[in-house]
Amino acid sequence: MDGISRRQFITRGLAGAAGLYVSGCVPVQWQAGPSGQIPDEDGYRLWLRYAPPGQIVKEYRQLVRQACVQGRSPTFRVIRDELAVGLFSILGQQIPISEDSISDRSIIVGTPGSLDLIRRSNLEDELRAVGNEGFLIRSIRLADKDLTVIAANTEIGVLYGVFHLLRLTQTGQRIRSLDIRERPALQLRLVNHWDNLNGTIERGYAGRSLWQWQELPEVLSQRYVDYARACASIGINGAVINNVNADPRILTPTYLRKVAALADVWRPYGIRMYLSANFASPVRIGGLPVADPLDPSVKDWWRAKADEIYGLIPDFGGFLVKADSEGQPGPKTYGRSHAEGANLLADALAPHNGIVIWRAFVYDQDVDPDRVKRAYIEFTTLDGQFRPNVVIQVKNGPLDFQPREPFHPLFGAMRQTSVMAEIQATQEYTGQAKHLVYLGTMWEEFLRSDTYAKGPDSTVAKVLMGQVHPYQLTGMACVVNPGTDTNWCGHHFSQANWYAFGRLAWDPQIPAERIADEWVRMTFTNEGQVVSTIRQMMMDSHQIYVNYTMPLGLHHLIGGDHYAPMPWNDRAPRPDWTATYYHQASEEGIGFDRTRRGSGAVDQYFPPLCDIFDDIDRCPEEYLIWFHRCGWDHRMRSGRTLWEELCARYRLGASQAAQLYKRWQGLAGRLDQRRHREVAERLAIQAADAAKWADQILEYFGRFSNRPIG
Ligand code: GCV
Repeated sequence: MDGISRRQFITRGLAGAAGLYVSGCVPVQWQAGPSGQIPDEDGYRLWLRYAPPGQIVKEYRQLVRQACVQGRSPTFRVIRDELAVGLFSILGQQIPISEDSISDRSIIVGTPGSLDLIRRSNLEDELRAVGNEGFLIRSIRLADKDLTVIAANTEIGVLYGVFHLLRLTQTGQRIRSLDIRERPALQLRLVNHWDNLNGTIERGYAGRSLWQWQELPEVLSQRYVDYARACASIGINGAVINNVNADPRILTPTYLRKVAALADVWRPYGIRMYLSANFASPVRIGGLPVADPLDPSVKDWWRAKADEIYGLIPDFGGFLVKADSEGQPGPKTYGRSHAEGANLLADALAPHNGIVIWRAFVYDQDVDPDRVKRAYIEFTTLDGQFRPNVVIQVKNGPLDFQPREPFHPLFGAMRQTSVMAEIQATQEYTGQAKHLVYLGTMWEEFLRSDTYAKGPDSTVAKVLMGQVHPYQLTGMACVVNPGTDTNWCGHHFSQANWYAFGRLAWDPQIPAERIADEWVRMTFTNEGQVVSTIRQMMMDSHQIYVNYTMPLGLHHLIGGDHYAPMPWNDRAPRPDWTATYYHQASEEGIGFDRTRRGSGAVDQYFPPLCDIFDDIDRCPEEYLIWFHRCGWDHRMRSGRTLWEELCARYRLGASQAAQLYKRWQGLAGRLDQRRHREVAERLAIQAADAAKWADQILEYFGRFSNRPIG
C-alpha cells in the first residue's frame, strides 16, 4: 500500500487537506463508462463508497448547500474531510465547508463547546441523554434558515453522527425532517485481530496482517487510516491488534513504540488501542523466574509495564488475555485461579483506568468429560471474585464458533462479574473467505436467545447491555477478517460480517435484515430489485450453510483447517479436537447425549430452557443432535426419520448453494463486472464444496445408519 513516512503523513494527513487524510474515499466520478457499463470496483472502499443513491440526490442538493464544522482538533479535521468527500461524492457537487458562517440549508456539526449555535439550540437536556458517544441529528428551522444539526457531547459523538448522516444519504433515505437520537447500547465495541508479529494471521483468509511491523513506527500506511474510518463509521471504539495466542514481545519497548504510532493514527477516530498479553510475559521478556500472580515481584513487573504503556499511549484500553487454554500460560501453573490471574493485571491497569478482558474460552479435561461444560464450571464458581475493571469475554456458543450452537450458558449466569460476548467474522468454521455466509442472522439468533436468567425476556442482548445483571462493563468483541487483500476481507461479502458486527455492537437489537439492506446499498447499489435479491441471498445464506455442513445440531465435523468435511477425523492431540468425539455415530444412532442421562450440560441453562433442551420432544430440532443421542429412526416433526431428515437437509443445502450461484448470475450487467465476476467465482466454489459436503457426510454416516442415502 501507499506507505508514507511519519513526517509526510503528519503533513499530508493530520494537518492535511481534505481528500488526503481520507484518501480511501477520494471523490469519485460516479458515471457509467462510454458504453454505459458500470465502472469496475475493487472493493477497497468497503461500505464507504459514497455513491449517489439515485433520484433522491436532487432532493439532497436542495437541502444541503453548505456545511459548518467548527473546531480544529484532529477529530474535527477528520469530520470535515469525511463530510467534504462524502457529500461531494454523493451529491456530485462541491459543498463548501465553513468554520463560521451559517447559511440557509446548512449542515451544522459540533458540540456545545465547539459551536455557539448548538449551545443556544436548547438541545442540552437531550444531549445529556445521549452520553459520551451518542448524537442527535435534527432538522430545525432557526432564524429563517433550514438547518440539519448534528450535535453531540463529544467530538467522537459528532463523528458518529456524521457517519450516520452519510449512511442515510448513501442508502437513499429522506433527510428532510430528521429527529434522530442515538447512543450505543454497549460500552466496549471491540475488534479482535488474531495477527501474529511475523505478519501471518491465525484463521485469517484475506492476505497478511495489516500491521507492517517492520516499517512501524516510522512509516505509516494510509491503510491504517482507512481501516480506522471503516471501524469508526460503524461505531467500533477499540481494537486488540495482536493474536490472543500472544507473542510476549508485543510488550517490549520496541513493539510498544510501534503500537503507540498506530494508536496515534486511530485516536482521532475514537479507536482505542488494546493488546493481547501473554500471561508469562514477566518470565518470557521480564527475566523473572515465575509469573505467579501472587508473587510481589510479578505484581511490580506488571505495574511498571502498565506505567510504561500509558507513558506511550495515554488512552490505552487494556489487556485481552487467553490464559490456561490451548497451551497458553496462565495462573493455573501456580495453583491460582482465573480470578487471581485477572486481578493481577486489573490492579496494574486500574490507576490508569485500563481494563482486563479475560477470555472464558477454557476447556481443561480435568474439569469435566464434556468439553462444552467446562468454562461454565470454572467461571461460575469464581463469580464475584473479579475486580470491577475485569470483564469476561465469552464466545457466543459453548464450543467454538460452530455454524450453529446454542448460546453459551455463561450468558446470564454471571451475576456479579461483567460479561461481554465474543463473535467471529473470520468465518473459520463457516466457509472462510470462500463461501457467502452472512453472519448477521446467526448473531441475531444468538442475541435474541432468551437466557431466562431473570425470567422470560432475559435475552442475551439484554444480558450484554447490563439490563439483566447490573454490569460495570458492557461490550461485544468480534474476531475480524481484514487483511492485506485489496478488498480487505477476501470475499466481497465477508465485508458484510465486519459491518454487521459494528452495527450490532452499537445496537444489538437492530434486525439483521436492516443491516444487510444498508450494507448492500452502500457496497453495491441502491437499485431496488438488485438490493432485494442480494439482501435475500444474504438472509438465506447462514441457514443454507448449516444445511449443507452441520444441520440439526451436528458440530465440529471438520479437521485440520476447519474448512472441509472430515467426520472421520478421530485422531488429534486431544479427543475433543476430533470429529468422532462429538458426533459419536454408531449403528444405533448419532449425537452427544448432553441430557440429564448423559453429560448433564442441559442443566447449565436456566429453567425452563434446561427442561426444554432435556426433553427430546421439545428440544428445538436445530439443536437435536447437540443435546440428544438419537436413533436413526427417531421420528422428526416433518414425519421423516432422523436419517431421512439428515439426507433431506444435506441435499437441500447443496441445491440451495447451487441456487445462490444462479441467483447471483441473474444480476450480471446490473453490478460492476469485476466484483460480479469475483463473487461468482467464489459462489461456484461454494456450490461445488456444498455438494462435496453433502456427499461425503452422507456417505460416511450411511456406513453407520445402514440405510439408503436419499
Ligand atoms: C486463537 C479456536 C481456533 C484457534 C483460536 C482459538 C481461540 O480453537 O481454532 O485458532 O486461537 O479458538 O479462540 O483462542
